[in-house]
Amino acid sequence: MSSITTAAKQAVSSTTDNAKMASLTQFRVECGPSQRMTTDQGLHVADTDNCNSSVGPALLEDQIAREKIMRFDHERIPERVVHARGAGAHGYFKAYDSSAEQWTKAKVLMDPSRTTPVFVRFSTVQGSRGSADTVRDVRGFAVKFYTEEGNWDIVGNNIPVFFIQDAIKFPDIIHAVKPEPHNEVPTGQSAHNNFWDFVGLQPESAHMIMWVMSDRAIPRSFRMMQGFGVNTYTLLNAAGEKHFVKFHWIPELGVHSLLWDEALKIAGQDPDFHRKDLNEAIQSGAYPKWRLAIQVIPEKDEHNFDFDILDATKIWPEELVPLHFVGEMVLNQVVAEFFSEVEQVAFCTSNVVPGIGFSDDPLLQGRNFSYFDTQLSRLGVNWQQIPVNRPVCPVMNFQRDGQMQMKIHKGTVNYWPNRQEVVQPAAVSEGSYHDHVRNISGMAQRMRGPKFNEHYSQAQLFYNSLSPTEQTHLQSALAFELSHCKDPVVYRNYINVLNNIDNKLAKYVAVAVGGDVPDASAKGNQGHKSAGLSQAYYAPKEPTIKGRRIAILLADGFDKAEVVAIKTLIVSASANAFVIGPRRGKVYAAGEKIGAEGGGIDADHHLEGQRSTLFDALIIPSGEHVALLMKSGRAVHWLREAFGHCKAIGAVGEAILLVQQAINLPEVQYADPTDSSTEVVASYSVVTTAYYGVSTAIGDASKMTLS
Ligand code: HDE
Repeated sequence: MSSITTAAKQAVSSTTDNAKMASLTQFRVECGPSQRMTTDQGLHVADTDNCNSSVGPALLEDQIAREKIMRFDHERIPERVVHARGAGAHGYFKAYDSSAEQWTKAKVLMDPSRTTPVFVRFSTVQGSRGSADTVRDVRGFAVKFYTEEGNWDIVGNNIPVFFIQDAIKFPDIIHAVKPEPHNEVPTGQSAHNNFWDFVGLQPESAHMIMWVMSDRAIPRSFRMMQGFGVNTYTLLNAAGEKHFVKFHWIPELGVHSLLWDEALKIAGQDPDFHRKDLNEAIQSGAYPKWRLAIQVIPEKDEHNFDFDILDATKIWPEELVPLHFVGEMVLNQVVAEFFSEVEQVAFCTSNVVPGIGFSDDPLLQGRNFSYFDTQLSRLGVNWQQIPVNRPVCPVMNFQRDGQMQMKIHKGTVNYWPNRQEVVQPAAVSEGSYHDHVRNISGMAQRMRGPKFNEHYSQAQLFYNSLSPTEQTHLQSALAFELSHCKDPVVYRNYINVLNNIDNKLAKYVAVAVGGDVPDASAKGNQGHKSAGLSQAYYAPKEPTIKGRRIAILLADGFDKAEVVAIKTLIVSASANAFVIGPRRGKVYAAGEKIGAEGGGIDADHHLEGQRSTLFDALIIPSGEHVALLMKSGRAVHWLREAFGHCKAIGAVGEAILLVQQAINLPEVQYADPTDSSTEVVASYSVVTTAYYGVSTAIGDASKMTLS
């Protein structure tokens, strides 16, 4: 056993990066100009552009053409049955100190001298691989820790509860939310009859529905989401004591969301918005970071709560069970090839390490079966040997053969016990995994614990804990979704469910979607709140623009020194600056001749090519160029839309007037009278929550805060 840890340590020290990156090096293939093209068998080929044919049908003997086409025919593998669309990155986890040793002997959590490599995959649930990133949906947040004792996976979500209590309902909830069977509609949406029909008849989902209809389901970025293990796991310490545990990831940048209008537009403008954002942040050095916190309950206190602590539709309110911060995770390396790494990574809730175990949470029990099982049809029986899935410590057992076996095992025996005593089990004293000893008794029957029957109190708790703005967004989301259900049975029933949570909420939705407006609340709202449920709670202590996307709007005739200064300030605050001009390429400063050699600065995009929705803030420098921007319908639309989406808007000198005119004056001159942005102008008069900050001092750019 000691050789296991020694080998893994060597792997860590043999690279400046981490053990996992080192182990992947042997599989990475460089494609460079010095290489020559071959067949899969290594045969050099001179022509892969023309089939071998004799001025007529292609010849069957052309093995080069056959190989090329045959390989292409089989490029696809089944996408994940849920969480098909995702993005991933490599990084590391480090414990802050050894304080977790009071609960667990898992070294990854309590040894601060260790740096554990991780791979993280974020995902949406409903849509297929080619769906859009910004849809309203739960986000997956799956972390694989490559520890010295084997792989440990926290396969979590960005929402701390789930739709169902028992794994046997999973195929039903997923069938209900996925596109309907008769017409494969809708893509990437829960706004349809079948989903709301099911959740209306399965009220244990009421709490989760509150979360999914909240801003949590339209995150601004993967980097700005919380993560939750959701299920109840257990920790075992060196003294053999057991604690129940829940895992939480808390993002350094705070928890931020898009507005629904932005999410809808971005889904069309840039369906890859979230995956690009992740890569952009890592590549620019603004490494995404999360703190890992745990909530622990001693084994003896399992039954001391109003709710069942094994019920995945319930949170453990932080007021009852505080968070302990144990370490932090940083993502600092983008993937080299999407398919090999992100598509082939395989997470399993059953992957645990010594000191971490399972509980009787009925959802977790089913998940422990399902993840392993699904990898078999997706990747085949030897999925563990795919580079991204391999542990960084040695793997040794008598599991053998199967399709795509990559190892060649030496020796004459493949069973245990064997006369040669090769490959012996490791003793617990050597650090091996062993199951918690526990009493199991009772009648086996199809049932749930008595406390699993209460479904509304935490749905109320969540709704009550939101800020008024967050509540408004939730109401609108419900009204949007139920408006997409054509069957009155479905939306009428769901209004009844809502009336168990909050009468005003049910009334609002009923009026909006045309259901029966309930006079009185079905249950009464107990008014309880918990601070950690509102996103506002996670605002970073120091406001930051790290990793944010800031647009600088220019036309010819800007002040060059000022623009350079603004860009420098933005970049020095670890944000990304993008110059948006009338065209991509050179835009010229005041006093410069258009087309002058060596003049101008490079615009990253042109006004028509990108939209304000794709940026967190925009700034317009001073100078004569402002007069041109004023005449551009698209520039004015940029400003109005950014204003409507509550973005920070900066302006210098003459640009202040442009901002004021664009936002306050309906009679703006449009360069093109047919410009469709005129429609949008009218709608902004109803935006009452928007604000704009006009910064005349360029220095303030680095202090901009974004919500
Ligand atoms: Fe999953 N889930 N799930 N799930 N899940 C899968 O496994 C399943 C649940 C989650 O990026 C599948 O490898 C069952 C809760 C994530 O590769 C599958 C049940 C939570 C991912 C599966 C649940 C999750 C999956 C499909 C109810 C939050 C993506 C592909 C008992 C804690 C992982 C795969 C990735 C993926 C089954 C419920 C999170 C079919 C049976 C609760 C993040 O095995």
